[in-house]
Amino acid sequence: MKVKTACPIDCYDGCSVLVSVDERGHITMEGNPDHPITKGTLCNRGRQLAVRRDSPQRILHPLKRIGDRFVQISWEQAIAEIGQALQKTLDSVGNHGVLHIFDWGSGGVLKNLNQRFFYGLGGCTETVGSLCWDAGLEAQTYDFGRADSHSPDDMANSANAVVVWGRNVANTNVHMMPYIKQAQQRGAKLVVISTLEQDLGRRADRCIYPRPGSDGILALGILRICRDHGWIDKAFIDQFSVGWDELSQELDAYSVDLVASLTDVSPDDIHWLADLYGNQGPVATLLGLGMQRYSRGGNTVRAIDALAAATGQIGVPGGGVNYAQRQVGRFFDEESIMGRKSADVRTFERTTQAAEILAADPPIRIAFVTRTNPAVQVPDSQTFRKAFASIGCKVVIDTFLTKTAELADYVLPCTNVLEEEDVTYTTMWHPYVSYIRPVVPPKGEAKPDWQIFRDLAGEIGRAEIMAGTVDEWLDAALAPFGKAAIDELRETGFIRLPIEDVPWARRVFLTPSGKFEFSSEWAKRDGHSPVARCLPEGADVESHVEYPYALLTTHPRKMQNSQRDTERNLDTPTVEVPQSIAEQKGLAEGALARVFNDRASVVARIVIRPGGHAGTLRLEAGWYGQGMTTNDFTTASKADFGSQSAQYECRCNIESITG
Ligand SMILES: Nc1nc2c(c(=O)[nH]1)N[C@H]1C(S)=C(S)[C@@H](COP(=O)(O)OP(=O)(O)OC[C@H]3O[C@@H](n4cnc5c(=O)[nH]c(N)nc54)[C@H](O)[C@@H]3O)O[C@H]1N2
Ligand SMILES: Nc1nc2c(c(=O)[nH]1)N[C@H]1C(S)=C(S)[C@@H](COP(=O)(O)OP(=O)(O)OC[C@H]3O[C@@H](n4cnc5c(=O)[nH]c(N)nc54)[C@H](O)[C@@H]3O)O[C@H]1N2
Ligand SMILES: [Mo]
Repeated sequence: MKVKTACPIDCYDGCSVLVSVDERGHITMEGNPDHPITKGTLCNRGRQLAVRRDSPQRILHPLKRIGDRFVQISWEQAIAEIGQALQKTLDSVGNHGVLHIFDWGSGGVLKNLNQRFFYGLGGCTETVGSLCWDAGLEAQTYDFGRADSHSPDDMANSANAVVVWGRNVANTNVHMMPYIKQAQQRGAKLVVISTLEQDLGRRADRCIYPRPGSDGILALGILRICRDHGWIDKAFIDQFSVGWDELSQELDAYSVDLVASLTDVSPDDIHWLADLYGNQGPVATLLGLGMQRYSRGGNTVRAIDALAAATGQIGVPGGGVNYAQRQVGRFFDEESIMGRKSADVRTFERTTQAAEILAADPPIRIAFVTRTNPAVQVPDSQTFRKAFASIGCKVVIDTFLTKTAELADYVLPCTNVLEEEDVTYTTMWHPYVSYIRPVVPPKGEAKPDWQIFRDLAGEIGRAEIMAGTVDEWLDAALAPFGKAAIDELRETGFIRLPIEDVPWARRVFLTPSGKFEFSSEWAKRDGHSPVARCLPEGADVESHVEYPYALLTTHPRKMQNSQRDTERNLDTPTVEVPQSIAEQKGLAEGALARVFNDRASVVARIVIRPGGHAGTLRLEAGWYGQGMTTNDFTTASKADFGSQSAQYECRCNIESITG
């Protein structure tokens, strides 16, 4: 029999999954053919969840560090000792001496109960901000009031052109592919604007490879041409926007020659894109997260928003700057199960947490890590590892002995998604919510996160914090849906939220003016240029002599971030090198090279790429080995908006290893 459940991975696709278990207990996962998005296919990362459930490397018992090794201990001992260390910190340093490091390693709504424990204590120090997408979210909030997307069907049925801008659809958002194909079969053009060559490029009418971080300049350059030719939507600008004149003045600085020289995009491509946006709409722009992980990432997204808005792509079927689907959040009341409001919380930014841990006053005495592997994923991971190691008591809850867990004093085994009940959704793309059904019993002594925190609360005499049942919590979290939501979800496995296919169709925006804001009041309030501003300012123009190449550490093709297939030997990573650099440096396909900068050095196997920006190399993010991680190369620098890391802004060099 096949059981319907869902994939909780932090991803665009949020798949509905069918699971079967044979007589020998072997688990198989496949996509649910009845789900409108998943349509019967599941990517390798989803299928790996079954492999990870039964992997011999999975942690099945609580572990305690003794010297330089881990020994198995009982849950009773683990909870008693951790409870003691926690109480001691609360008594001596206070709540801010307790650090909770968390991220979205699982999207289950009940995972918010982890935070509930710390808020229930009265507060803690916790990580906030994003290594992922915050600058873009903030940018779209300035422009539209919220980051909303068109439904995939709308794009498939109505777009005249699809521009995939900095999103690696074929790898990171595979269930978008059929919709793109459908649009193409109707005759829609496909354009891929990506610094690195992408598989999707083979299907595209045109591929454009801008210099890393330069897309805002490109977008404003295109918009200037549209303005100069009168290829703009005057009616939209006059009735439904504010600040066009201010932005228009800014555009005067973006001549085609300057834009071409700063983006490495040819004048012909810039004119071609201007004609596309200006004359061939509706254009659906699918924005990825790649181009906003730079120091001007937020302004970059604002520039692309402005291009789309001024050329009439907003609020029309087949248009939109599709970055996220934040409307989904309206249907969940996470606060009801978290209770953050009344807590006294000190915050450390995810990007800069290492420095903040080292400088903390009051100091951090105990740390808990849930749903994340920061020792690999945080930019400048070497400093993170040092900072984390300096904390007196470190507790990591995970299913594997990750690089972060290796540094811990206690490692506690949590359940895999196939062993627990929850509800999951994505705010990255589509409007479906899915039910996570327990399929197999917890392996070994694994427990759901919330049970671990319930035990800990009981241990320190604060059982009331985690009192409640899964049913009560799900009801509370899903209350905005209506009372019967959870029953319906249990029955059907997934439901579509009542979100319109075309956002902003009424041209009423959630900004202070109620209009689309080319010049944003909120941006001004936050100390930014009111209009998108993307040209480099003096100090940015570096000579880059020692490290002449950009290093992009983008998401791995087959893994979810650092969640590695357990059996593959990955000690030597792959470095993707454009043809021109390979020729210049005498690098041969399949040979070894050293990739290095002033922070790190790795021996990698060369793959030569015919496409992509000519000065940019790629290593996969999530990789670790040779005593380091990909993020040893990156710095904890920040993007301009929100609290977003700028880890794609990174330089390197490469040399052949001979002999
Ligand atoms: N297979 C797989 N899928 C995943 C994940 C995974 O780890 N593996 N992770 C999930 C998560 S957490 C996220 S956030 C999403 C991320 O999804 P994406 O945004 O698609 O992923 P990225 O790897 O960040 O990069 C996307 C593309 O941005 C391009 N890029 C980088 N810099 C620039 C630039 O300056 N300009 C332009 N035009 N392009 C640029 C790169 O060429 C790359 O192809 O994927 C999710 N899906
Ligand atoms: N250089 C570089 N750095 C990056 C990125 C990049 O593209 N380049 N991408 C950034 C992005 S977009 C993101 S989102 C972050 C992701 O960073 P992380 O969230 O740290 O990513 P993962 O490697 O997926 O780690 C998630 C961990 O949570 C565990 N886990 C899964 N489910 C549960 C659960 O239910 N409970 C508990 N307790 N643990 C669970 C998994 O086993 C895994 O070890 O990385 C960022 N870092
Ligand atoms: Mo992410």
